[in-house]
Amino acid sequence: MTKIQDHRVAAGFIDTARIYLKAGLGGNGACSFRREKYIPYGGPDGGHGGRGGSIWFEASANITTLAEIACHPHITASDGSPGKGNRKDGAYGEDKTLYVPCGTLVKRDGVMLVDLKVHGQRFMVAKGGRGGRGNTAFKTRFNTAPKISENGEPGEDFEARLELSVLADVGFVGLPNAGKSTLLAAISAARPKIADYPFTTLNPNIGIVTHKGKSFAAADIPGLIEGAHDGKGLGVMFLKHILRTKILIHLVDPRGYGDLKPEKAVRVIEKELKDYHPLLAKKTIILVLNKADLPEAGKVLETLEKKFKKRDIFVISAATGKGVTKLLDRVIKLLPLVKTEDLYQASADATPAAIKPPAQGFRITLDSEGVYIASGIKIEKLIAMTNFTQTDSWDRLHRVFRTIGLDKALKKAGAMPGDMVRVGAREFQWTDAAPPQGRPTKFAYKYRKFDVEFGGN
Ligand SMILES: Nc1nc2c(ncn2[C@@H]2O[C@H](COP(=O)(O)OP(=O)(O)OP(=O)(O)O)[C@@H](O)[C@H]2O)c(=O)[nH]1
Ligand SMILES: [Mg+2]
Repeated sequence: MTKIQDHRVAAGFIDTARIYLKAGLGGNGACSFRREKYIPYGGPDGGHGGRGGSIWFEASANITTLAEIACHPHITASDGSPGKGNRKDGAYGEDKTLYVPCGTLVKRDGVMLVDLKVHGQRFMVAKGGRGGRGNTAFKTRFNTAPKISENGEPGEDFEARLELSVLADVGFVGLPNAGKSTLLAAISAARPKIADYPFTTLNPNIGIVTHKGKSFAAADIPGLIEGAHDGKGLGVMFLKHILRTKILIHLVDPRGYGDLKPEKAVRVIEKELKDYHPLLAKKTIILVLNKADLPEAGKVLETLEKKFKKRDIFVISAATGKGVTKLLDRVIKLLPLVKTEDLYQASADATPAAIKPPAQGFRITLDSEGVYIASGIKIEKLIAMTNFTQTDSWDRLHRVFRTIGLDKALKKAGAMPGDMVRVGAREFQWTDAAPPQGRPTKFAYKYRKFDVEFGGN
């Protein structure tokens, strides 16, 4: 246990994660007949399997990083139990809920599934399989003693990518050492590390600020330097976290940064913001001269006012608290006026979506060994749910293949009797003989909607 905890601490702030989800398999349906004294022809009484557990994500304001999920990327939900005789249905698999920070995006094959923004928002990412039907479900007027039951449906099983973009109303930007963390500590309960050397802050810190009955979330990100948008320093890794803020507070140190004079420093930061995202520079930016307690502050303010005539500049001292109330007054006045523009776009590293089997219908291709492959989500599910230990299930499958047009499609694709056909994990020897007598089940009729599609050769 300690080992795992150490690991988590070491992981620190993590804002992307690749995870593997596997929802529960549905339980198998039962094939059973009622046998009781004095009850002849008791009929089928096999219960249905329970559905498999699904995997849910829930946004929580109490979590700030994806570290925990990134350390445990294999997520499974439990399987459903099989049905039993005497019409007993199997138990449902338990659902699993994972808590993620607000602002987490879930992507599958590069496509966004959901953006979890609000505390408590839930989303089912991987659906558990439905339970297979027991033989009670296959009883018809024509077959009152069916020896057919279905296997459970496999649960959804895929790889997903999580991306976190911190959701704060106000973001603090500036060169290293400007006093961003000091300001956050002064106005919220957050306790970021503060020190007089650059790059003290290594990860974003978020604090909730309450001022005159209003509250908002503020994020302090690591200091930016010239070339940040290009990957210099630490800033670029975190600039995306301020894309969703409404207001930026740009803190300026009257002593500048290294050889950089304060007035030049302002332009450097604003250029970095613009180069990272043109719209970022168009956000409402409040220019704030910090460290007003330093003797040089007065002179620097004069210069800044001369250079940036059109902007009103706030003067504060995060250390003594001077001017902070006035700044917060302005922030809470501006916040409701700012139109939210969510600049966060799914980052461009989406892996190209694999060629997926058609959801409806099926596609027939011929592989190099002369095996015909019929692929399609529904048809593969049908195979996974067929109980191949039952002769009647084989016959039913044969009838379904005929009803949905698979036989016809194979013939059209050039298949000869005796050729191999692969569907999902099964291979069959194809025959164009008529399926054994029996009326197609209701289920088979449903499959008539299949459209046949030919691909490759
Ligand atoms: N005199 C004075 N010093 C301040 C004030 N605000 C911050 N400082 C000092 O400036 C130094 C840097 O402060 P931080 O809050 O760590 O600066 P930061 O912008 O978060 O720096 P990075 O995280 O490195 O980007 C610390 O030594 C603070 O004590 C202020 O108002 N007056
Ligand atoms: Mg800091």
